[in-house]
Amino acid sequence: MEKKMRVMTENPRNAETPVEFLRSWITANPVFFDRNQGQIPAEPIPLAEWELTVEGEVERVLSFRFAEIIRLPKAIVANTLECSGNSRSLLAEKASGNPWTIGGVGNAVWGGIWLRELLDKAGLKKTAHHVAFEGWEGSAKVKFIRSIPVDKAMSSTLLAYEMNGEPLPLKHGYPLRALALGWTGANCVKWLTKITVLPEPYKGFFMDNVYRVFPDGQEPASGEVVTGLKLKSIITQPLAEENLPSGPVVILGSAYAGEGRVQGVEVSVDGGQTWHGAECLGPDEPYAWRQWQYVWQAEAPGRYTIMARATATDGAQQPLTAEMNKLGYGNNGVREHAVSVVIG
Ligand SMILES: Nc1nc2c(c(=O)[nH]1)N[C@H]1C(S)=C(S)[C@@H](COP(=O)(O)O)O[C@H]1N2
Ligand SMILES: [Mo]
Repeated sequence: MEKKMRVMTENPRNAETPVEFLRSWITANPVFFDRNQGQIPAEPIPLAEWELTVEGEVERVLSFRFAEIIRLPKAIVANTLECSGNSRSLLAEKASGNPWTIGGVGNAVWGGIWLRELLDKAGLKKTAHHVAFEGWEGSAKVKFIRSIPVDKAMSSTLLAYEMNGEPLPLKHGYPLRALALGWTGANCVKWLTKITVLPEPYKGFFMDNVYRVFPDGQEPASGEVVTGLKLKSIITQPLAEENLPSGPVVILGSAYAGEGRVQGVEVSVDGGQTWHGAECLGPDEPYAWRQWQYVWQAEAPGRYTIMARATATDGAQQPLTAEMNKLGYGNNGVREHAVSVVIG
């Protein structure tokens, strides 16, 4: 399976999930996308040596052994994880960064504990406004440290030690990672070892220079920090440029809305002139994508442009074209898939 990943860089490891593996509700662990700023640990840390500290603006500085973590009430939550830069290579204008197509996203069922369990034990001071995560770093000069607002930390942030029923795989953060549910991957620090409660957002390269949405020519810090996934649908079948025999064509895809909920998906087979409601399939869970299908009766041979767009329960509609920003984050524009219908 490993070989099938679309590897963009080997060191650090950045690889996307091939489209075929995005067709099921669960994305299997071995083909789940990999996104790393630095090294992945060569060996899993022995659990007896692992420790998580909670410090900063808390009443009590605490540290937890892994055995203590797994004795806390277990939460099992579905969550779609997407890299902020996913679909960057599909933007009309070039943006620097990994050339993701649509495979910098995946959905998994995560097992772990709510972060609030630990923060409640430590006791938040009045000055507690942000929660910073720090993980194993290897030889990195600039640590991948990210902080999230205390509201997000207390309401809907998981510390995950299981992924799809298995211990969290090494490359996905073993033994414990943060998961700010519905938020982009950058907010989900892997190989977690330290949680620091802060009076303000953490200041550092991965907070202030990148993972911010700003136009070309402006300072990164002038832009908003990436948070929730944007409303988006992707077509996972047929593949772009496929030749399809005339007759029924099952168009499959996924749609996701981060902290929002997908209301429905519409499909066009004529380049956006007319739209048809797709049928949602499978589980409908908060923070997780929805699978959908639309059966197209493809008759006349020729070239067709198929498109999908999602709507959310709050009435929002996926844009045809995403707003451009310097680092190409959050591309949720509708993608045009050209396919050919041939005599079947
Ligand atoms: N420690 C650490 N955590 C990290 C990163 C990293 O480079 N180091 N990358 C982040 C980014 S940008 C993303 S998109 C997700 C990717 O998670 P995955 O590799 O498990 O798919 O991890 C996040 N957590
Ligand atoms: Mo990311």
